[in-house]
Amino acid sequence: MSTTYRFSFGPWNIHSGSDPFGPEVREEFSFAEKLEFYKQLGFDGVQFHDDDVVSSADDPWAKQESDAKNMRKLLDERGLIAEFVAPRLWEHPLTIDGAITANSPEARKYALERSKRAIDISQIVGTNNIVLWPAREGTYMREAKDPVASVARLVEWLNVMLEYNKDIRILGEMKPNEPMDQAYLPTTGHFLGLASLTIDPSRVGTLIESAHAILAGLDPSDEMAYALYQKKLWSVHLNDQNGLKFDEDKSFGVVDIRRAFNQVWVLERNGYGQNGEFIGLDVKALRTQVKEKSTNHLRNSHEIFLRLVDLVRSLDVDKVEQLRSSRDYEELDMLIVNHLLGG
Ligand code: GLO
Ligand code: MG
Repeated sequence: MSTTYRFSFGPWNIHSGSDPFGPEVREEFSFAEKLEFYKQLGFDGVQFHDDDVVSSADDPWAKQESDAKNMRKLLDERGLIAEFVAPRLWEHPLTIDGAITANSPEARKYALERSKRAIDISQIVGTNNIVLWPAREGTYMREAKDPVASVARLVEWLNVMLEYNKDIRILGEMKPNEPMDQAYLPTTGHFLGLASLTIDPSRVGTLIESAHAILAGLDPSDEMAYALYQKKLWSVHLNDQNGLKFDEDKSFGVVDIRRAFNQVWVLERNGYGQNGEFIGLDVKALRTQVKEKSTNHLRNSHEIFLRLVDLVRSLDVDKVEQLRSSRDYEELDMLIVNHLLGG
């Protein structure tokens, strides 16, 4: 049974090109303008941070509630679906040194309350998926926090959220570094280990981002396979990454087309998407793009994904099996490369 894929991205994937060493290089599209790009580019799902939905996560709840209802209306009018809501716990003055694992009890309390509000927001925009990207849940230097207490605090956060709303599920998006030097939960495996300790492991799964796996020195398709086997791959952030440096969020497949092919292979052959999972693309336009062309990375990633689906579907699987059983991996190399080269 082949899957008809649905695609999603977040408003941060159309951006003004600023980086840690330079200011904005393009005027930002307004949120309303960004929303119009979704269908034009072939996307149905919108990924949200809490404060992408509401104008400020620190506003009184009545204001946040009305912002969220307005957003729901905008989505419904355009036939768009909210894929997830992620509490943006890493930009607030209180969470400079982390939110869930901060040493400050005040910061930790803020993180819990804000995360509960993010859940309330998710219910209004129409999704039960809560993404946790634990951006600052780690350290800049080893002695800054108690590592055991930090792990306990992460489990506690999961439990409080699972208890707060029995319909939601939590998708951990793990990344080994950046902005922190070292994250406490650098990989999917770390997160799923903790998931099993929560009050409801069946509602804790993962979102795997290609670049994050690469930054951990791992192969994204194997990471995805690990989660797929456990029926815990509930979303992906496909993109590409040129080696171990900052998180580049390059268009899917532009650095290593074979690595991208293998991700599509593992997704396609294991029924990813058949339970409504989205193909999320967490890609950024290069700083050098002009504003008028600063959505092409989304168009390109979408197209590259679909072309790779065709290649996965047309691969001679009998031949692959034959070469596996005869252990002729040189010939298997050639089969794959020939296939990718259109030969
Ligand atoms: C950064 C992450 C980030 C998350 C987003 C959703 O490295 O990939 O973009 O995907 O904040 O939680
Ligand atoms: Mg991501």
